[in-house]
Amino acid sequence: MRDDNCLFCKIVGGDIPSNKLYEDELCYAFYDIAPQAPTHFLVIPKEHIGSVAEVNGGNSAVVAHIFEVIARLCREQGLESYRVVSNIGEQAGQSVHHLHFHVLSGRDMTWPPG
Ligand code: IU
Repeated sequence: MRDDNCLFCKIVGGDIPSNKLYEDELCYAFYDIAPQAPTHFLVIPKEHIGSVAEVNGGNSAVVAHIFEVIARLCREQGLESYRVVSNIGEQAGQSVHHLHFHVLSGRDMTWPPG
């Protein structure tokens, strides 16, 4: 279901432009507008889910699908080392309230994250 006030629902619907990497019936992947690594793209469900905190037995299949897509896209791009991140809530850095997984690669990364 689409949330008309959601920026990422608007990206899925084409109302806000994005640099698309991949799309299928369940998910949409696009390059982050403010990349934090040489490779930085986002994979999101087409249906509106606010964050990981809203994943449940009724909608979790799309999350498994997204992880299959992430693995495939990274394989296709020849990425062997990468980080997958999802921020939940403002303190963790979530700025868009539509579930999204950041995929970052191409530079050394630190742990723990800042
Ligand atoms: P966050 O984890 O909610 O902070 O991630 C949101 C990301 O969405 C952030 O990295 C933005 O740069 C990115 N983004 C984008 O790529 N295109 C957009 O139109 C908007 C945000 I709005």
